[in-house]
Amino acid sequence: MPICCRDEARNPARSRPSAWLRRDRPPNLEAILSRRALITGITGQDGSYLAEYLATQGYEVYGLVRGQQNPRVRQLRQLLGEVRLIRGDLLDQGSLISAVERVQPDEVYNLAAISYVPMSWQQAELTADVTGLGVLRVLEAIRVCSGISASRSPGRGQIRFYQASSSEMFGMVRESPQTEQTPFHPRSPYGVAKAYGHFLTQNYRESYGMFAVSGILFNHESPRRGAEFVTRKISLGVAKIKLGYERQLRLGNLSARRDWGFAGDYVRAMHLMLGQDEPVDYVIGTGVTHSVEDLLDHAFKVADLDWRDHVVTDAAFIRPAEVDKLCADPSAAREHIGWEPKMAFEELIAMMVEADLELLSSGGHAEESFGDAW
Ligand code: NAP
Ligand code: G4F
Repeated sequence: MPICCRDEARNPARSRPSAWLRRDRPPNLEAILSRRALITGITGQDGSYLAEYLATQGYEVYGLVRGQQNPRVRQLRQLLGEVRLIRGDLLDQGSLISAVERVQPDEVYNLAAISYVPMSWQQAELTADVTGLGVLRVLEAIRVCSGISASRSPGRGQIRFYQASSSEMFGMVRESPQTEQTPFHPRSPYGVAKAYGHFLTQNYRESYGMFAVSGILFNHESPRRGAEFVTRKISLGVAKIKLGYERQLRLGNLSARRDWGFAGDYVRAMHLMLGQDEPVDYVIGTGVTHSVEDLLDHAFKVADLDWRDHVVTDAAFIRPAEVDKLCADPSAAREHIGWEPKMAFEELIAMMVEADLELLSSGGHAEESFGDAW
């Protein structure tokens, strides 16, 4: 029997969708009312935004959660009244087959991964297993449950699959900005595992005719971002310094450049990609790149501080191999699926710093920030 923790309890505190998606009402609710989505990685940053977004689009949303006592489940329930949770793990093929069988989804979004790049050097094999082979297990669960084989293609109404690919696959970039045609040169075990998942998704599309796509997403952030990633580390650091809890912020490479956007904008792209007539992969980013130093400038200015008075570089945060600069060319996504980011870098960073100032001044901790107003 599959293990299932279906939770249909509604949270009375959440009668309205979060502020970031109030303008995203569905164009034709009736047409998609009965659609079901299964999200792996629902307790992560993107999973929470995607679940909220799909719920406003009329979907029945199911999320895969792992572990016996996953502390993020409580936070998720506070945030999302209507989500249904199924136990499962990307390391466990049987649990994924059970989840797909039980939910009978129209769409599967595979967002689960070990996503913190430095951890992928410390636990390279685990990263390969979860972030790489995990994609194989989810695709196999869909294939087996749909009765697809080399001689039996999917029928109409097949399950559509989204894979969370990453700009980290471009690594040591061959050209700038990066497009769907730019070759990969990953620089971390995480990037290598993502490249495996990316090519496997393409292979299942070509081998079995499955509707399987990858979004090559550039860095996207929010007040729900994990505290280990540089944007959130900085927004929390600014808040702690401003409130007098700390005086210093220790960071690694300040000259690295990233194309940073808002996570709420990027989950719309995932949904649009599964709504296409044909399965096609897209690069998703803003097309604007900033250095970590630019990020520090903006973040500290929001709190009327100068980062040069507080930031210390620490070799402990320098990576064995760095991705120096990433910048997306999102023109294909704009042209073919009509996706554009709505929030600019400056607004994003100000929002994150202000959210952390509010969180810490009201006695909260970074780990509790998942149920924020955004
Ligand atoms: P995140 O916040 O780190 O969330 C990762 C999720 O994966 C969590 O829900 C975690 O669940 C789950 N997970 C980890 N190991 C698992 C396992 N063995 N079985 C099942 N679930 C497992 O990541 P994110 O920022 O939302 O990113 C979502 C996806 O997009 C990831 O695949 C990431 O690699 C990719 N991506 C992210 C970005 C970005 O800038 N955010 C850019 C490109 C691609 P627990 O709560 O149980 O730990
Ligand atoms: O915030 P980061 O840790 O993100 P990174 O490595 O770009 O990865 C994120 O984006 C990828 C998409 O490109 C995702 F696939 C991945 O899952 C993740 O979401 O680091 C950004 C940059 C790096 O160049 C890093 O060296 O910031 C630099 N940095 C400088 N000091 C630091 C620090 N990063 C972290 N995490 N901590 C520091 O102290």
